Amino acid sequence: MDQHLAEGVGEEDVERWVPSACVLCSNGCGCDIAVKDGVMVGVRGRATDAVNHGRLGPKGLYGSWAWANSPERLTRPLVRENGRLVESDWETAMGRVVEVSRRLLAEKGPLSHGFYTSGQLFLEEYYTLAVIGKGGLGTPHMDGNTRLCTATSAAAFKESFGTDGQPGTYSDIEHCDAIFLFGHNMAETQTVLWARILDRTRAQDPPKVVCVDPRRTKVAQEAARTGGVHLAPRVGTNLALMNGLTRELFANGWVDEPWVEHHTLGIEELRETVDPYTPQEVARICEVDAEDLRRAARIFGESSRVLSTVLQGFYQSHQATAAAVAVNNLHLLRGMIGRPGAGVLQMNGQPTAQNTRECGADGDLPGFRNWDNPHHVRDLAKLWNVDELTIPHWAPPTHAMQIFRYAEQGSIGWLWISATNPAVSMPESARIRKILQSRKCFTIVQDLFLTETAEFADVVLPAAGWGEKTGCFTNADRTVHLSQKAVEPPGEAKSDLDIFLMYADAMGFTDQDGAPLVNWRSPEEAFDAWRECSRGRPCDYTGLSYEKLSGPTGIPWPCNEDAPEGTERLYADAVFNTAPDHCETYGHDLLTGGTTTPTQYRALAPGGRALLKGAAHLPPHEDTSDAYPLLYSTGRTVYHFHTRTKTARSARLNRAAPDAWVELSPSDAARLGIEEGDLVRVESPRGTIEVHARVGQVREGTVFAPFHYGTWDLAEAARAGSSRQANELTMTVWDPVSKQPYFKTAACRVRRVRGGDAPASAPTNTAGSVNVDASDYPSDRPGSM
Ligand SMILES: Nc1nc2c(c(=O)[nH]1)N[C@H]1C(S)=C(S)[C@@H](COP(=O)(O)OP(=O)(O)OC[C@H]3O[C@@H](n4cnc5c(=O)[nH]c(N)nc54)[C@H](O)[C@@H]3O)O[C@H]1N2
Ligand SMILES: Nc1nc2c(c(=O)[nH]1)N[C@H]1C(S)=C(S)[C@@H](COP(=O)(O)OP(=O)(O)OC[C@H]3O[C@@H](n4cnc5c(=O)[nH]c(N)nc54)[C@H](O)[C@@H]3O)O[C@H]1N2
Ligand code: SF4
Ligand SMILES: [Mo]
Repeated sequence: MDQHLAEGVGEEDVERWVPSACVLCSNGCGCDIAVKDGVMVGVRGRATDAVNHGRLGPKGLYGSWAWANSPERLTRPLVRENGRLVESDWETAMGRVVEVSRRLLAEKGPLSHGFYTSGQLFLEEYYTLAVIGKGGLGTPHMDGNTRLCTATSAAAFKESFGTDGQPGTYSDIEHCDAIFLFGHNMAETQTVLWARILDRTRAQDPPKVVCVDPRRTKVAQEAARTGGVHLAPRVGTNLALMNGLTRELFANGWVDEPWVEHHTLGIEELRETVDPYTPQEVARICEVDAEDLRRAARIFGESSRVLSTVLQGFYQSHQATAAAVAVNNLHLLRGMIGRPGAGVLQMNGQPTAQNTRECGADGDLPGFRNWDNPHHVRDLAKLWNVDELTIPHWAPPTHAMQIFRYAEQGSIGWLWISATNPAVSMPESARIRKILQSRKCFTIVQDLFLTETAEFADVVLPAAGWGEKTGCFTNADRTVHLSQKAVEPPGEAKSDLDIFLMYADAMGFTDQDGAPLVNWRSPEEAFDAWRECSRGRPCDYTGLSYEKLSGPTGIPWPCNEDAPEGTERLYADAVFNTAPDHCETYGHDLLTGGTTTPTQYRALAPGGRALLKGAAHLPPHEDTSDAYPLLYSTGRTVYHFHTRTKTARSARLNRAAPDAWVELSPSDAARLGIEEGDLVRVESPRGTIEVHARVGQVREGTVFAPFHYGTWDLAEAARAGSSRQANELTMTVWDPVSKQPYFKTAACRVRRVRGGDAPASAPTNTAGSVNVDASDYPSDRPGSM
């Protein structure tokens, strides 16, 4: 059992251990929070939890709680006066929010309102927000940062299986013969799940690991160690590679024809689509070895139980949904779904992203309901006792990138941002700053800290965070945990639930009988309301309650009368959620994003069969050129979470990776006359960063930058006029189906500014480190914890 307590606190000093789960990634590790004198002082893994069996990773141990005691916490609401944010009180701050809201509603109607939320709040908060936005105001302009994160996971599930919902489970790790990781650096981004994989790969009869990643990550190294394959495709060519793997299944007779015949539709079209992608053709497009592609396909084709995981190297790269769906296709073609060891994990990233999606705080309707199906809309209208016409369903919900476009143009004049920091995390930072800065749109920012985004707000609302409020959330394998309040929030900070309720009360939203629309107060009452909303849907929570979730382990949905202890695997009976009355979408053309009409979909008569869908590879939006000869990709390091509002406030994590860097391949570095630690300028058509170079083992032609480093620690911002924020360079483009923006493909150029006096302060024990001579690194240098 992993445990960490604050400096000087012994186990005997801990007054209470409060049950929770970690909110620093989608793994959702069960844990207990240590409390002393009303303050969080540490955390330990929960040994009885099925997700993590007592383990926690570095972020969980050091980063999950330490931020809470920071003197920089927001403790009072702030409002903008004469251009400056000043401390205020709740009455004034909420008064302004409500005043502008009422005025715009009267003048322009609900389309003037937008919400941009998170994958880090609790289920109860999302559901309350969804009811306010969709049943109270009636605006389609609601989304979460989940659009940047796991929109493609949801889209791929919907296209293949009819609705969102992870088919597999983590215990598939214990049963599989091979593990494929597609664009997923699990060793750094879900360390506890990775440890579970190492339990297998370092024991008897290890599964082979196949890694698809342009960097030689720890995952790639494990692939080599287990006799698997590391495929390092040129950035932006995932779909060509997937089409090649699919073609190999056909060409070598590895398709389970009877299973496919019974349980899927679309095999002939798929066969035709992938036919041109011979190993030689894939080798040409992706710049991988044709023999490696064949070997990887053989591992998939000859194993009887493969577990696949997919994450941002696919979701945030070119042709995201088509590439993610291609992974589903491989499993369907082999009949490898719904049984032990044969699972697809279209991973989530954020801890509560699943709840944003299922509760409808993003564009979707709550309970995976289909906005295009009048019966589903009627269902909700009945549950909420509102007019059907209030619930936006005349067009697809507005995705986050479009919400910001409307704010830019001025049609959205009131934007409420909760638990996300778009000034750092959205693509093309200069544009996002301009939108947030403009006084055309009244912005409300609700956070724990005065983030780069909050600095631009008209009103800042201080929120209670994890450990300071109660609520549930659901991890990437559908396991639901209850996280209990351990301590009081600082100053006047309030839970996000209480803040949303305060707005609903002030606005006086009512149902058709004049009763309050949001008729709950406590988190538990909100949970019970959500439970009813989920009844009969794939994410059925009706068998769950706070009491039931207070046991030794989290419980995976659906949990209902038929499955009182929850459900480990979906689709065990090979009946998928594709029936027209049940499905969440009628689907799209994966190449163009064109929609299938309800009539066309009904004519397909999928009746519970899964859908095989493919698309041809297209060149990326921005390819290399003479002016910008390198490809630019971005992502994470193990020691930080996103824009670091939490992890930079843990001394250990900050020491391990205190500043930004950029990774270059040894050959590109040599050509550009760049050595380890040199200060370099990286430019794209949209912006520039200056950071130190790590000569690492990213593939030739690719530059990789961590996206964690914004500007709030001002010593850094003061550095000579340059930014270190990776999103200065990224593009405003998105996938045609999932609308997820591309953070992993753009073109750039790099030049040396001046020599460095030491290696880059990048970690030395992670993906970005492999080319560094350890003797350059005294043990007090960053990278050692
Ligand atoms: N330490 C840490 N852990 C986290 C987080 C964090 O911030 N820090 N955030 C959490 C969240 S919200 C998320 S979404 C997940 C993300 O988890 P991951 O998806 O594992 O993380 P990333 O580093 O964004 O990207 C994964 C890999 O994609 C590769 N890649 C880049 N371009 C391409 C490409 O074109 N093709 C392929 N095949 N691969 C490519 C990169 O080299 C990188 O190693 O992590 C979660 N866990
Ligand atoms: N270039 C590039 N950009 C990326 C990515 C990438 O790989 N490359 N990845 C994308 C992905 S996958 C993601 S998930 C996003 C993440 O991007 P963001 O969501 O912007 O990142 P965070 O730093 O997690 O921001 C969460 C904010 O919520 C606050 N917060 C935490 N808990 C609470 C709470 O309970 N209540 C309230 N009100 N506030 C809270 C935190 O202080 C923080 O300011 O970044 C995306 N951007
Ligand atoms: S793996 Fe994720 S959920 Fe588990 S301790 Fe690490 S950050 Fe927290
Ligand atoms: Mo994410």
